Amino acid sequence: MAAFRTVSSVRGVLRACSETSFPRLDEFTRKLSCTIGRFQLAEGESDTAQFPGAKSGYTSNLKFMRPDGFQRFPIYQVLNKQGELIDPSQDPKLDDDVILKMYKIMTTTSHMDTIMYESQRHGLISFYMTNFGEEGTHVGSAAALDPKDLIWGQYREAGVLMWRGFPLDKFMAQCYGNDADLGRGRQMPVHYGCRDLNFVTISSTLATQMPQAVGSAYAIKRTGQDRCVVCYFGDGAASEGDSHAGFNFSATLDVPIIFFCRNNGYAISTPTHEQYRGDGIASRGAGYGIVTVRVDGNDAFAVYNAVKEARRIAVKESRPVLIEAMTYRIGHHSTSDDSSAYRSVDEVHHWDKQDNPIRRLRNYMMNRKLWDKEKEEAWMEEVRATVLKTFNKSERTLRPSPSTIFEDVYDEMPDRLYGQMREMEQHVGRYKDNYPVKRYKKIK
Ligand SMILES: Cc1ncc(C[n+]2csc(CCOP(=O)(O)OP(=O)(O)O)c2C)c(N)n1
Repeated sequence: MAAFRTVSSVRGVLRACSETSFPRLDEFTRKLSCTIGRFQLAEGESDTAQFPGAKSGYTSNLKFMRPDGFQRFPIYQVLNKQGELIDPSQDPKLDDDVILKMYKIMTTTSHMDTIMYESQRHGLISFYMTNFGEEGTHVGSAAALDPKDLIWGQYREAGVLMWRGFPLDKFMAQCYGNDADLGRGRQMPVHYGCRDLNFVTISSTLATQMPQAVGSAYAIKRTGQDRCVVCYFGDGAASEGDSHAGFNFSATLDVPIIFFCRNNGYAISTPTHEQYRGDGIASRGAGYGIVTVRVDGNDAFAVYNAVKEARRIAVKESRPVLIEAMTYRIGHHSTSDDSSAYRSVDEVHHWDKQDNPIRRLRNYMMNRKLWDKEKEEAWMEEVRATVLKTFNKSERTLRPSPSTIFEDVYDEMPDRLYGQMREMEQHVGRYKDNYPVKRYKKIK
């Protein structure tokens, strides 16, 4: 009887919430087609279950739920491919300078990618990963966040960091591992991080950022800060066990986090149809009891609206939100990959030429007379020159002194480590003709 009362009261609270305290959640659910995977009885069920593990009813109808029996998650859009507003009520009404910033960051990221990819091909850096095709997810999400929100990235989110003001020379310094790199060349290229910009350093090991991000969201909740955590991950990372741990802890601890999935169709050579049988990543949200929405990641405005509302829910209601942004990885997975081995040129060409986020935003700006051919030409020249100038400077900047690899682990270097450092210094000093010492700052 007590349990029955509890179930009824839970339903009552929920009904009250949806009618009164959370009216905008209803609106969000309707407009952005998100679901809340909690406390819904199926048709014909009675409200009498007393199990601690399921607040559900009984039925004498033996019916297995088949995955194809569920409605597929629709993809929320604001702009069509021609850059026209599909439904004017969904116009995010961004200031012109915000829209221009979006476009400039998208195109700067793309130019940086082109130059850095080539520089790896010429043997100047060891590795690189491009962001081609996913720029809309970066600027759309970054613009909707507060700079104090803490970001845990995967590795293909350079535009998010650029939005926050990370300068080009710092991106390149990181990839070159030169002395201007914040991490002093101790990380692989593209593993950016910046404490001042609330962007946690990237970790190569897939999905480790997910439970860690939840932990930081829990800390934010416990200290009552008015901010949230944003955790980016790919469709491939979502196949890791850590993603389950992250999702479930976030839901059961009710933490303010936005899980932002970039579903770009591939985990290196594994296409999504070999990766899961369900309806993408969004369909998992309800199973965890997480508010979820799916958006067109090539539509920066749709991403903006979704993240803005997700942030509101995460912060005000202290609960996780899952966003699945559908997009396409136009570049190879990394410089270690040749994607022509597993996908057709025509497929890549389609997304590059027909459904590209940069093109869509440019179409919008042109329709609005915010942008024109002359502005485009002038900007392309400017951004190309800036990227090349920064690249040349980074290439010439010396790498840190080799001694720095021993630093920054301990506040005071233990004798054991100090001995190893001295041994390395003597060794390099004795055999300096065998090492590229001229490219490094002097050993202290
Ligand atoms: C635990 C772990 N397993 C495997 C890898 C190798 N790996 C690096 S990236 C990657 C694919 C990730 O795909 P996805 O999450 O979809 O991101 P995308 O590269 O498509 O942006 C794999 C398998 C890794 N880094 N870590």
